[in-house]
Amino acid sequence: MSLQLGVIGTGAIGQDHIRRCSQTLQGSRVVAVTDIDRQQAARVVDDLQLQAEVHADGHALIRSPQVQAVLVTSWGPSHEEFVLAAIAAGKPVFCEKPLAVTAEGCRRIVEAELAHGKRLVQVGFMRPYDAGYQALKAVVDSGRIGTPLMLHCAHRNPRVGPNYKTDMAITDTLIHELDVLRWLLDDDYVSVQVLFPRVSSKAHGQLRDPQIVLLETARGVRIDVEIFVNCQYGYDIQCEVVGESGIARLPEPPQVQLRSAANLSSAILMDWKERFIAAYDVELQAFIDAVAAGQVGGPSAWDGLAAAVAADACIQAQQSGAIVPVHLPPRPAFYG
Ligand code: NAI
Ligand code: ISE
Repeated sequence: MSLQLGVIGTGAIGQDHIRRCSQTLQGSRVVAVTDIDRQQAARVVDDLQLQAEVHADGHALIRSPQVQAVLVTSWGPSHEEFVLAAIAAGKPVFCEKPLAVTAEGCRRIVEAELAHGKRLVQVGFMRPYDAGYQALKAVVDSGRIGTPLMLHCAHRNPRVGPNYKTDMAITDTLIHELDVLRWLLDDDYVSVQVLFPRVSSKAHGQLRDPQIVLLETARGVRIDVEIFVNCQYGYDIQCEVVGESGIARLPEPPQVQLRSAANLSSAILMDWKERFIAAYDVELQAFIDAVAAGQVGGPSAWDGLAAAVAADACIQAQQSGAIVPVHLPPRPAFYG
């Protein structure tokens, strides 16, 4: 029996997830879609030759008896209402990052899930499913580099569109590091600071790019993350863990090494879709399998909240230049 999915938001990642759920992964089919651009939703149904109903809005889709589980891939500000509606309907929901655009919104989702009494929410933080991050975590956990002391990270995009604002470097981009580094270190953040180097002339209008975010964890690990969203040359994700007796680096995605014309080179990917293609497959397959087994797992609403609390502090730190404390309440036993 295939899990019958409804997808809210048929833009870039919505189309990608629809394609993978209906063509690549096992055990699911997309039976319903919706988008505020209804024509686009209908076009996606045609292009991907889906047997899917185009619903008037996300709430109608969630109510549909055909829909057994929901994927939320619409714009961030709409996530909270759809996730809450899915929980109210008792339907499992995979929500793309961010879970909600504020910590308050994430908190409401956590409370609704706690009141429901069973996990229904998986957040689309795909990096913990990436083979490179998993290998890095295995080394860190093995103790081979000793206790982690510092992390040096970078999140670089070749360029961003005109609607990308300075705070989106946190809510849209850094949010991945805020999640995956907690997972990697099994630790929580206690303070943040944001520094602005000289602005790149390639950044449009009012965008302050690049930025450096400094994070401190409860165990005293210091992390620097460079966010540079107009780096021009490629989509480049770096993570180096400095331990007491060694250093571990996130592996580069596998590429052919070329010796040619007096050069030794290997290509750099240009976009996130390619860089994390396998991780997106694995996270969604995990969601489908978990729903089939009656138990949602993976990055939880609590992880969504933890990232959002740190993101809120980073936004304050962007504005004030000060070191801002991060106050995450104690984790309920429900979230393990
Ligand atoms: P997009 O702009 O290409 O697509 C979003 C779609 O949602 C649009 O078609 C829009 O019309 C639709 N939409 C907006 N509000 C809606 C509503 N209330 N009801 C129904 N449809 C609505 O954006 P993109 O890049 O696909 O991003 C969507 C979400 O996925 C964002 O939250 C983004 O942060 C996340 N994302 C996650 C990535 C990852 O690496 N995990 C990568 C890219 C995006
Ligand atoms: C985008 O929304 C993503 O989630 C990508 O993974 C990230 O690298 C990019 O900066 C975001 O805009």
